[in-house]
Amino acid sequence: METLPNASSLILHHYDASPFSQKALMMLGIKDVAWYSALMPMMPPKEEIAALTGGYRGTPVLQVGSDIYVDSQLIARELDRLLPEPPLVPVVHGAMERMLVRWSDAFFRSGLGIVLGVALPFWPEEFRKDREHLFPDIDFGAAADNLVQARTQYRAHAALLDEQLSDGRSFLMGARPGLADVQAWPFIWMLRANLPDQATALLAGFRHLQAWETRCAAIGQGSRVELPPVDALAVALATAPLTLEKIDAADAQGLQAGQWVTVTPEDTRRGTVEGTVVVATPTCIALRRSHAAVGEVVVHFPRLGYRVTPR
Ligand SMILES: N[C@@H](CCC(=O)N[C@@H](CS)C(=O)NCC(=O)O)C(=O)O
Repeated sequence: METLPNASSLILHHYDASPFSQKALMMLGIKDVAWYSALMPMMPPKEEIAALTGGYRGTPVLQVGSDIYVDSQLIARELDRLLPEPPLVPVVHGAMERMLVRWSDAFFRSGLGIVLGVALPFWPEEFRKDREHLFPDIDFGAAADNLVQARTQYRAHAALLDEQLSDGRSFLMGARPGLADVQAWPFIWMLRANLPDQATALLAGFRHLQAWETRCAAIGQGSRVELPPVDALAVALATAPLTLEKIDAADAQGLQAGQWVTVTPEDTRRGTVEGTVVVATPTCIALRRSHAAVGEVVVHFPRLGYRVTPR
């Protein structure tokens, strides 16, 4: 791969410890593609990603020139659009693997419950405060009491995976890995990496799952080249967004092109972005905005799980 990224290079803004980043890494591995890795800190200040997105601080975020794709849901769509083979979601699978996103979030929450129940007392104070802000719906004071329930939920989710694999298939939807595996494996990885004793105990007896886990880990990340985040911002500054206007005539909010809105995730406080509507479809909302460090960019969000508020 060339050492300097250009307008069509894939640049992933992320940090490796995040299971949602692992979703994006696994997608890039399935595609077996070359990409640039721009690392962000795990907590604010997160200046570069904030400049690029206009205030969304989360991981993963995919940048292609001046088009910025927030959330693993949209990253999956964009990667299949740019690089159709092999597909993350084969056409014959319809949208079922995308629908798994809510199941995937529930699996994450069970894993997070275990991590909080076991490891919270060892977290640095500053990190705990940041995560308490991030997850307003979680009672951190009750994390230890919730541990048994979180472990039970986690094993119930894992049992579904083992059952799905029990006919001897290699991956969740058949012979090839795809988005269904991406929705699931990062949360197995999360427990194995952070609390291996918990993982061993809770995945005990799930031999189909364990064999699948090894296959998923072997997929890798494609070819990764590290890129200083400021260089990623320079790519945005040197390019222009390619997204064309597209508005759903039956939009549930009646959104119009050029309208000023804010977009914010509904599940955690990953930040609010303000701009003018370029795309409003049932699955995507994209805003045009600008910043001195990146010039004009279009920031794309999924519609599912995000709130759009007219200003
Ligand atoms: N629905 C989002 C969820 C992303 C998410 O919650 N990521 C967490 C890390 S695991 C995050 O960004 N936390 C805030 C931060 O790292 O600053 C996606 O699929 O991309």
